[in-house]
Amino acid sequence: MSKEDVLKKAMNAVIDGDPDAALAAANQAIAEGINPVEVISEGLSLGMTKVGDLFNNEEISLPFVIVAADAMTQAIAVLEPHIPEEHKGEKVGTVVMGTVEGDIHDIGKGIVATMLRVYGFEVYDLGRDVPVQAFIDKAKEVNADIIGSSTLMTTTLPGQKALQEAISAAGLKVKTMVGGAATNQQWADKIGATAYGENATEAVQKAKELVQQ
Ligand code: B12
Repeated sequence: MSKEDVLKKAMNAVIDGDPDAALAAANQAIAEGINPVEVISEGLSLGMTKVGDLFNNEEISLPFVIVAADAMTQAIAVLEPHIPEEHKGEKVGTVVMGTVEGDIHDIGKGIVATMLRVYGFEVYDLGRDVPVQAFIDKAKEVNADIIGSSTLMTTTLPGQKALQEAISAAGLKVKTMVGGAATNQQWADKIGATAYGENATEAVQKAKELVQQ
């Protein structure tokens, strides 16, 4: 099977909400030496974008989104250990990551955390629905260079602003990076975040820039 076919298989498995097909595509990609990052970004993620569009247009209901997310999560778990390490040597920087309080979307945040690790960052992933204080406490504890926060909902966007304010109030010398489908560069500028990343590749690039500043 060609690479394009395997990527398409991964994409369709998410759209169909079929974990078995998603796992089969992931295993096939590994067996055929296809870069797992491509399977995530050009297969599974495209499927999830399509699922989001279908949900948005009310063509599918939430349970379908749940099974699609499950298929994607299972396939990512198989692929992640096979992502080639891009960085050898000293740690590039320390990042504390999480999805803000009230928001349970964590697939994209997880991909960003994985990619940062692949590129040599030490990442403390606090998970999802993370209160502001937990970001602050962890950043202090591990002397983080960057706090990365994710949010996919307009209703939970204020959590990133609250985090930014709490960092200033605590006098913490840490850079901040925001991302997730509800965010953009204007939002990052508005709340005073140091950087915005549209996807995992950009997140790595921005994080590298931030630790060099
Ligand atoms: C999958 C999904 C779910 C799954 C989540 C499973 C999980 N474990 O994450 C489930 C089914 C649980 C779910 C639940 C809900 N969802 Co939902 N969900 C989605 C969906 C379809 C896809 C999200 C996704 O995983 N995308 C794939 C990943 C790879 O992309 P990503 O998250 O954007 O991440 C990339 C970038 O954004 C970036 N990035 C992400 N984080 C970070 C962080 C940093 C620091 C950086 C630099 C970059 C970065 O890099 C990532 C990789 O490239 C979106 C639609 C969409 N278009 O986003 C809706 C969506 C986000 N959900 C939505 C809603 C409303 C809900 C619910 C409230 C539904 C309900 N009625 O209950 C609940 C939320 C409950 C809660 N309290 O959080 C809305 C939000 C609307 C809004 N604008 O506020 C959306 C937009 C759907 C819609 N069009 O209505 N959802």
